[in-house]
Amino acid sequence: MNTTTTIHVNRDVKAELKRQAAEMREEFARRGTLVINVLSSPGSGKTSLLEATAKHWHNRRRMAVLVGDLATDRDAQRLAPFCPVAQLTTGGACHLEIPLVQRGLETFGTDDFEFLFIENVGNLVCPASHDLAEHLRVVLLSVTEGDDKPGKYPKMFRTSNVVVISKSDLLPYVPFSVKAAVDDARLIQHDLRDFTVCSLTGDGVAGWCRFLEETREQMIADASASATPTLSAREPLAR
Ligand SMILES: Nc1nc2c(ncn2[C@@H]2O[C@H](COP(=O)(O)OP(=O)(O)OP(=O)(O)O)[C@@H](O)[C@H]2O)c(=O)[nH]1
Ligand SMILES: [Mg+2]
Repeated sequence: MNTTTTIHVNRDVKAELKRQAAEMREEFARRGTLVINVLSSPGSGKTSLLEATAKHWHNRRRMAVLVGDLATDRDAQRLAPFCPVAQLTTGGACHLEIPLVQRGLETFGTDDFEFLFIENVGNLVCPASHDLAEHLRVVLLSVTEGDDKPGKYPKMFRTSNVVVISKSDLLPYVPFSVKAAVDDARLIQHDLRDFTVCSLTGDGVAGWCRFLEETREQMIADASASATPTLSAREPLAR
């Protein structure tokens, strides 16, 4: 029996999502909220970096997190003691899309934040293809994953603005060269900023937070100077 059904939608759904993302990005910039999409393979340390970021700011900065996972609200439970957080459960999908982000934002009501982090589902492939209205796309690479990974997952690094090398405390125990990893990533995206951090000790976290603060200030300056604010680091990247 043939169970295939063809549905004619007569519109480009992906283009519509991109348009919504662009509109939201502009609105966030007008309101002074820097949106950061955080991506990596599973277990690279995304939630740990967000915990360390919240601890560093210690209520001096208003941040919130939308956290995406296939299942469970474990990451939201970890982050809840530090900042407003909403868990986005994809129920099997390997990445977040803008409608789920919009639903998550509803849980924050009218609260305004200086920084909105979106922790994407752990995956170095599919999330690279989806614009979540972010101003900055950040890819984590932990030292246990190998310094050869940027070239093997080029789209993730080509569409990112920042690479964070995580778990730096493990460098003495694994064959990983920070320089080799960053050089490999820069062959793909030569403007990539890089940070090396250990979220457990807080090493490198102050520099990462300072960069976010400066990027937000630049975004606000651009937004007031122009009706269509752009971050020079982000816009040229083809998604
Ligand atoms: N040694 C060391 N371990 C770390 C560091 N950061 C995170 N970890 C550990 O790495 C494991 C995974 O960290 P998570 O923060 O849960 O990683 P994640 O990327 O959020 O994972 P998913 O959301 O499942 O994709 C945990 O056991 C952390 O304690 C670090 O800087 N050093
Ligand atoms: Mg996590």
